[in-house]
Amino acid sequence: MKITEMRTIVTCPGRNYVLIKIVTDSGIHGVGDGTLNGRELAVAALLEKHLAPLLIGRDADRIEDTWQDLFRGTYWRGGPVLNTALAAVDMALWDIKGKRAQLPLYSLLGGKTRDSALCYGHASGDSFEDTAQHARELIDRGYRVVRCQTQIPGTHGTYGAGRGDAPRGEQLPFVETWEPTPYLQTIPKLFDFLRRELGDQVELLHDVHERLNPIQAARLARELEPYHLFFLEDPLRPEHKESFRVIREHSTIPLAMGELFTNKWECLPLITEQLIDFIRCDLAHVGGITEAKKIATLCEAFHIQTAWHGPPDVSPITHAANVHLDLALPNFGIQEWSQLPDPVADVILGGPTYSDGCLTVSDEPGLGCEIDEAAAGAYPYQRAYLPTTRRADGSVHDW
Ligand code: EZ4
Ligand code: CO
Repeated sequence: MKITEMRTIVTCPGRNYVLIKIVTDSGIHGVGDGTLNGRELAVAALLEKHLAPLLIGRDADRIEDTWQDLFRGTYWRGGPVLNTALAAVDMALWDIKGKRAQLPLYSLLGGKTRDSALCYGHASGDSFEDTAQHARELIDRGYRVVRCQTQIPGTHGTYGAGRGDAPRGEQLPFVETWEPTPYLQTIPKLFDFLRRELGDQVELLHDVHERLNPIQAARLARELEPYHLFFLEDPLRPEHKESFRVIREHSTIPLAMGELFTNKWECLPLITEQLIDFIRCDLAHVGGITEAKKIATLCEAFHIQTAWHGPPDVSPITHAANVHLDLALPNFGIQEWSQLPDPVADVILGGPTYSDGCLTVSDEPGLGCEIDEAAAGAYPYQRAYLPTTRRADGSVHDW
């Protein structure tokens, strides 16, 4: 079964998505997601100008060989742009293999180890009461695990605090301000408030979004211990891998990390030294299903569970790939889940289904998703940046 065409579809049904369709000479085609938030067109150009010509005429069955060739064979390797494009190709080839076998992806990955995948939703607010109210709404809708973020007093814009989406700069990035001291003072008080308001049956977690240095993260981890978080997400910058030892020395809080990693080697010291408890890679940025499965297997050997990144800025195709893996992997932990803008369903059919705190996918062959290219054409790309962050003194900080 030879690849005859790869089409790249850039569309904005409420969010920018870079999608592909790989077509074969048998008539079977597969779909993939190559969305990299804020740098979408770099991936689109890579797919269209550089990768499409390499794929024509290849045997669609050879996923691993194609992965190795696109990762290593092109000499320049790794990084979010290259590996997001690779992920799109990888997903589409798995989709084709599933359609050819007439089996859902979870079946090709070894079959279900569970009936549904536990997920967490995002509660946000401008005040503790707002965050608690949002969490209550999610709990009423069945969520058993809730990520809680709140506005930090004295700052302008805080990651995850606004309801809905982060503010998106249409022309240039929206600049937030942030300081570690009020943040470190606020978050333990938030969880003290939430435990009193919500009780201890619901699982709570918090995303630091890579903003602390090691000793600050250790302090936060220790001060959050009484509230028994499901995990503390992304406490340090991705460059700070060995520094996770500092947090471990001071706390028993479960740690999760990974959405900025782009391949298995970047995850290694955290896995082999057991410095984290959950790996949170993004399937669309680590090179797809092939690489995520390998990362999960490495983690299994070290008692680490998966918590794949599930933000609104990847399409339902990646969300579907996440859940197929979740259902198959023995060391699945939890799945991050985000409500996508309504028009997305006009463009991408299929994707996970939420019910009672958990996600499932259909038994359709492959990923179970389709792209309506005519509908995609009705939602043209719109330039949008992620926010950036500066300290009170004007210096750059991690967003
Ligand atoms: O900020 O994917 O856990 N989820 C996150 C995300 C990231 C976005 C960046 O594009 O941290 O919301
Ligand atoms: Co995060």
